[in-house]
Amino acid sequence: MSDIEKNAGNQEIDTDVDAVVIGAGFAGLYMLHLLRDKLKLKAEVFEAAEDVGGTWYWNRYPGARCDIPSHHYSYSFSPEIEKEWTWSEKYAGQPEILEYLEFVAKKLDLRRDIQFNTRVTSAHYDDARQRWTVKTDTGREVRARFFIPAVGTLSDANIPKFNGHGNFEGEVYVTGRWPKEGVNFSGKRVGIIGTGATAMQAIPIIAEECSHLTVFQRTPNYGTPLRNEPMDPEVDRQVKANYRELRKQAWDSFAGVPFDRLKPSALADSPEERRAQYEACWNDGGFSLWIGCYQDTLFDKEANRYAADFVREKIRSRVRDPKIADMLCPPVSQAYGTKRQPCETNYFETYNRDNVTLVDIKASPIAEITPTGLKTADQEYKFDILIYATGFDAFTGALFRMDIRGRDGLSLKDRWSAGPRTLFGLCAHAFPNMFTITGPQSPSVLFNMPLGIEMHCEWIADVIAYMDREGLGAIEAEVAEEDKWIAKTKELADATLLPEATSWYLGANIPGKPRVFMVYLGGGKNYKAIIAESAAKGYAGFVMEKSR
Ligand code: NA7
Repeated sequence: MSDIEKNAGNQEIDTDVDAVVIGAGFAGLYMLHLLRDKLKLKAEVFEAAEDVGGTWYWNRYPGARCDIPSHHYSYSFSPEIEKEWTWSEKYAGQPEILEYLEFVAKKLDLRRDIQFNTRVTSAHYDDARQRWTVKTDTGREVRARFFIPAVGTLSDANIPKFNGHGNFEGEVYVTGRWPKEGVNFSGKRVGIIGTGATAMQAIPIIAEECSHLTVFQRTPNYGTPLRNEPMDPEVDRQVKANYRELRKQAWDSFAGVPFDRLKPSALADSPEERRAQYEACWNDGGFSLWIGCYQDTLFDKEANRYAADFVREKIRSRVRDPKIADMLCPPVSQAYGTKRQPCETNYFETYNRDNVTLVDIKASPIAEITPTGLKTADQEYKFDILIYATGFDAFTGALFRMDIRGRDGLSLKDRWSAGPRTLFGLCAHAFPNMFTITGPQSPSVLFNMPLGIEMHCEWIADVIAYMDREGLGAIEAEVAEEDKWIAKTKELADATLLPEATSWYLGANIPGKPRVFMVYLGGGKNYKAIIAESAAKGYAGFVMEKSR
């Protein structure tokens, strides 16, 4: 144990790994690969789960799948991996994405540097030593030059504490913490709270398996069809033959996925042209109607209204009972696509089934969870299984669960009490050598996640290599540059309709969370150019210290 020393308290401390990475999802795996295999540094990964996968390890709920095409929802850094892996569906399901990450971990021999079943509890920066001390719930204490929480943007499940929380005596499940062994719904009455993107994937499948499903909806959503299908071998062959060009198109696009129908303005088209464009995007499926249809859908109220009316009309055409259709149609006051666009398969048709009941909990809120189900303001519902599909404390939840302290013991939670403070969503002032991946104020969830992750991991690896070449020991964001970046993020968001929604993009789903738009909306291509330019100028916007 050459790298273990005894400290004054006789407690074992692993000393001086170069980097601690938290999480073994898409981000943590690639970060480890770059640090260890490209930079030849000593890196250690801590992962709370028993294996790799991150989001795709935990979100095993029925129907979980990606909603940008599998060929794009994958690493682009290795043509070999691209060639060796074949997706079986246009939009891969959770088991297959997890298998893919297991395949990558095996191929790159990553597991040997990952401590599984280990949750990081704290990370404190020691200014004098330019080191982070990271502690885990297994009693490990590691000192590292770099601290990289690759904890995921949507990993801290939000479980609302209704009156009577914990009283339910049946089975309780949270979609983002779904049991590995699965859930048997056969012959069971099920209650599900939430109708976001997750619930819209899960509900049609659960409805087919259970005896009765009661859906508790607070806000209706503008779901549109995903249109998943088995992978056509010819499509796979063509993609593989042209992968570099396809990836280039993805990198050059706003959201990291190319859309070839995008037109500038819904207002510039005639009603007939608009109709044809909406129908074509609707038939394409996925995010086509949302971000691949008209550029002004999310900027202009009138353009948005056209799209919203179109989706409402589609919902009504799919749901037999007009009263239920009314409940499922988002109101005109709720703009289309300002909350994350859910992609669904037979979601609306599910309400035509005899064994499904929709309950409007905005009109009649949940009063209490009972031992046998729940009570709303005017009725009691009984079931055997209760499912929380209630989303996540996005962007900051997983970071704040740890006691992260930067210079002079400053806690991240305090520093970010009015909202995240970063430069490029990568570094924060007073938290030297801490890097976040697809974190707040980066393109994050509004860019193809695997590509966004690659962009960040590569930037981080480059800056670490630069620091080592130049004999530098610490990097952090300049306060004034942070302020400018925060203002820029806000300005970009304010030019759109997105800040009007009560969405998790703004933290509005979590009571008491500051309402700040947390995604950089300038597009992936611009963002990539901005962070590359900073790097080319010797990391403009950051302060560097000599190594002590
Ligand atoms: P979302 O999109 O945040 O959806 C959560 C759902 O749960 C949504 O319908 C919420 O209603 C509902 N919810 C949350 N809290 C409550 C309370 N307190 N009472 C009643 N209903 C509640 O999370 P998802 O997991 O569906 O999707 C998150 C992302 O994961 C997804 O976009 C993908 O990027 C992957 P609300 O709309 O807030 O009224």
